[in-house]
Amino acid sequence: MKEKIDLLRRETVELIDRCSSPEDIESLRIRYLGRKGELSIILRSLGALPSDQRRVVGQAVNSLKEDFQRRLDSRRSSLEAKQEQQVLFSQTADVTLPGVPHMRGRRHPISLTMSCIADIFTGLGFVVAEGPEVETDYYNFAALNFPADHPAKDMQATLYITDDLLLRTHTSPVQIRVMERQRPPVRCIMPGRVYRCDSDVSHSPMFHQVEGLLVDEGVSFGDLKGILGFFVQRMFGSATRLRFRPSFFPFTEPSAEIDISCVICSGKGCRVCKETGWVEILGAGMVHPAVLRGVGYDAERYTGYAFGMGVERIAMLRYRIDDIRLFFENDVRFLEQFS
Ligand code: 2U9
Repeated sequence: MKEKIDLLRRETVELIDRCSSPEDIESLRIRYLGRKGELSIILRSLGALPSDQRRVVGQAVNSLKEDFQRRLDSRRSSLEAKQEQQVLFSQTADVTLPGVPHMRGRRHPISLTMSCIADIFTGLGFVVAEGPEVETDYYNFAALNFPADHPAKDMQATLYITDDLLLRTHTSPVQIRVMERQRPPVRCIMPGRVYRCDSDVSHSPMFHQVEGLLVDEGVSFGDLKGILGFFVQRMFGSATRLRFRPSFFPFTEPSAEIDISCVICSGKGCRVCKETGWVEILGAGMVHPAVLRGVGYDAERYTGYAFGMGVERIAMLRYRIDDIRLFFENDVRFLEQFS
């Protein structure tokens, strides 16, 4: 038995030396120490030996086993280190190669247009105000002088969450909230998302508005005409002409819709202006005294004007886009064109 153990020792020392990869080491381990390995078999057969031999042989086999295991481990770490070195040497970086380009995103055309509108008004002293997109019937309709049976309140026109909660159909509730917490003079614009039951080439169920409100002593319709003229010429160029048409909104009196000379054909007549030479871009009017009284303002002392516009419509004219849905498809080939 002693000779056999010595033989095994010499044999394993040589075999470990011959290993050239961690995988070779592993097969060697299995060959000797696996369940059917040579050393395991000897260890299992110890029980059959006479007791005086059992102790001596047992010690010798165990010491061989420990020695073998130690050698395996040390050879494995040196082979692993060698392998890692080889990988590192074969993977040197060529610092002269061009880098991987990082694609840069850009702002959405609606966001660009909204900023452009906001810049014009903040330059005139207007302050940006924001409010919740989920509103109550009171802020979205009642406080704005909508009668209880107004068609805009229909389920077909407004997206309801509960009987009393809805997705705001305009940013006008923000004006009510501003006036409730602030005395005149008030001079603010309200940009934001609004929601309506509407969807075709020129309507989206979610779209963006910018509304404006100015309340002070002695504010007149002439002031409104002045500021909207300034805005339109800044936005579309100084040659742009304006046309006010009488209209009706529950929250303004008098009310008007404002057209500009067509930015595509300069008023000659084309598909965009339906051959009229004019395109509608704004609604406006003098704040209804009932709305002012509702927020506790003295409607004898204060007057105000308000206006509203759809940002998608302005962006469509500005960038000559004929389908509103392009703004919401997020096709990068479309979005890449704006900066
Ligand atoms: C208060 C008082 C008055 C905001 C106004 C309009 C006219 C208007 C439309 C333009 C296109 C909405 O996006 S659109 O469909 N807006 O015509 N909006 S006056 O008037 C207000 C708002 C708040 C307290």
